[in-house]
Amino acid sequence: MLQLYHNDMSVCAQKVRHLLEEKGLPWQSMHMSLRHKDQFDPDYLRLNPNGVVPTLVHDGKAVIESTIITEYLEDEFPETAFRPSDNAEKARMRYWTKQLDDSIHAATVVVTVGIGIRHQYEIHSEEELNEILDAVPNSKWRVLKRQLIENGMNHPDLPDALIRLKKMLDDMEGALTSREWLVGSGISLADIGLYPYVMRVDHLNLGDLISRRPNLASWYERMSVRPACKEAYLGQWLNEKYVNDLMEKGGEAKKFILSWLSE
Ligand SMILES: N[C@@H](CCC(=O)N[C@@H](CS)C(=O)NCC(=O)O)C(=O)O
Repeated sequence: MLQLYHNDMSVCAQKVRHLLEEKGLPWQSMHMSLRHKDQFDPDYLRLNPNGVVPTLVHDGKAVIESTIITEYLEDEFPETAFRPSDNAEKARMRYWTKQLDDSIHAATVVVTVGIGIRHQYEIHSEEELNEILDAVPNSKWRVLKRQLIENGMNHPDLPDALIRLKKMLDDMEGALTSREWLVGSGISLADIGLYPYVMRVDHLNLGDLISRRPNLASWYERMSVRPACKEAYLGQWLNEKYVNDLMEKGGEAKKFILSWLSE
């Protein structure tokens, strides 16, 4: 049995849901409310000591880290493959997913919290906010989250984070010049991994950054119409309030961001 501890709008969880759907694997949803601190529950921390989603539990064995989970699913269920058979192409695929882990995910968190969701914390008193932040096990993330909530767009990491996301979009536009998918001849873990990060740019009301890159825009559309993609991202997994908040706050910052990025 496959159980996925996840959250509706978590980028790392979205890509695992998408792969499960593409592979046609039945899975049980263990939905976590990150706002209600489900990720810090002692039982959950025994599965994932980092206190983050996603976690896959396969026949009682926990697998953590979204990129590792997707590779695990490929190893365990190779029937419908999402890794190219050619080793050089597979290495290129892993270079894409490595970039997610090395920098793209961190940049996305900075931009999402700094521009979009910091405002959701305004409802909390100083004491409640301290309680929420004190529960974060990773001390670096605890400090960064507080600074992003307090400083928003003025946080010193924000410019570099935006530049990193722009580079991601430029790299994808280049890679998609003469091919439909990021590597090989079909959809792979590279496409499935990058998609939620491009969608986050869109949800932050920065869709101009996508539409101005025609190869990327066609790829985004190609991905979005896949039945497995709809299953993983829409319906019960689309948190409209979350997206509306991102759209609203992103919209307020959009003009400044686009001109700052020389777009
Ligand atoms: N490198 C981890 C990152 C996981 C991660 O950061 N997950 C976020 C959601 S996208 C989370 O659970 N955050 C918990 C929190 O904000 O307290 C992975 O790829 O699984």
